[in-house]
Amino acid sequence: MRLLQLLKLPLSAAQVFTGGKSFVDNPLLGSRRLNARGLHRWRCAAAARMAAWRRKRLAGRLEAADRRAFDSDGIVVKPDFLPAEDFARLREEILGQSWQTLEMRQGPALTRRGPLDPGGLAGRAPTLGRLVNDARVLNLIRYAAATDGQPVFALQAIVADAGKPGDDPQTIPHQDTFHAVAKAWFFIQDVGPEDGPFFYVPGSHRQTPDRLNWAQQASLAAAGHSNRYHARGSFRIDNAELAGLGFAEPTPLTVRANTLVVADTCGFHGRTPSPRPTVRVELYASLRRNPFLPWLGLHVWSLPLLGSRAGSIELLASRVLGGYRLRWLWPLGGRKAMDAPAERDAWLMKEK
Ligand SMILES: O=C(O)CCC(=O)C(=O)O
Repeated sequence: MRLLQLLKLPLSAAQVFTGGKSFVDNPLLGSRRLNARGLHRWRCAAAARMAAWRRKRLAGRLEAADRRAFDSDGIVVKPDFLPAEDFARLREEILGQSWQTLEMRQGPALTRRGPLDPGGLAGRAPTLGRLVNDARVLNLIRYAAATDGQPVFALQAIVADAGKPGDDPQTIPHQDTFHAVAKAWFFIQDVGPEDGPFFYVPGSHRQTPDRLNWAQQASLAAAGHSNRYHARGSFRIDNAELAGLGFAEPTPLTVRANTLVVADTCGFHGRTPSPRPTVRVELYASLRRNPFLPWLGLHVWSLPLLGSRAGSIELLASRVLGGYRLRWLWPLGGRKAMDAPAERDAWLMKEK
């Protein structure tokens, strides 16, 4: 163990009881010996037990059919979510104006994200403002994340261009982390099989004994894994391993515009590669918290002064901390969702 790691040992130990997930950055989480004795397995199982307990207290807020779908599959798909007139207004509000955005390139895929202030949308995008405050949306996301916290919302465009070099790491089936976390997409265009659809492996959010065995096995060598996302705790899995766990191959989720998808992305999921240049535009949300907390509330983003300005705070933080460190670019001025990428990509690709 290197000196710096030794000095950081108390912090590394405390991280065991948080959502900390990097096997390569934390010598305890990444320890082959501790993981052989079941450290990672214990974290997965304990986090799942806590999530189940917290979800019980959130379950009453969901329609019974949504709860059943989520409990069985780890994902809820709700087509025709908004009335048609509201959806048409929403589309215009999103596509018809510019938004402050951050951009990040992963091989052929550029993610453009415009973080939103839920409290500041009434004037410029009232339908969008209602959607990000819609109790049906919030409660589904909270149930998936197993917390009563406040999700952060953003407009998102995935601009995929198969002609660009490199690999899109999101196209390999993976889990985001070892515990319940929610991601949500409200698609504002149809997403066909060649439009880079999201995919999910139904039922893979559950920590069954087989899944726990797999996780324990994977944890042994994770710190030295050649895929850096895997080494940092977002385990990749291949189709043979999925089959070994009793799962079918992931199927792309082709959807009509006006469909809401909420998933626990501790389940295996990813993005289907686009064979041609595509732009997929959506309202995106995410929510994750320390998985070992017994309580539901007291989330920092639930403080009205902070949560209502979450987008501005995220943009400011990116600017202050530096797009380079976070691998987010800060394009000049606002961007429309469908705009071509701000081509400062070459620089980013070099830095990766
Ligand atoms: O963009 C998508 O469809 C999925 C992205 C993904 O895999 C992720 O956010 O972890």
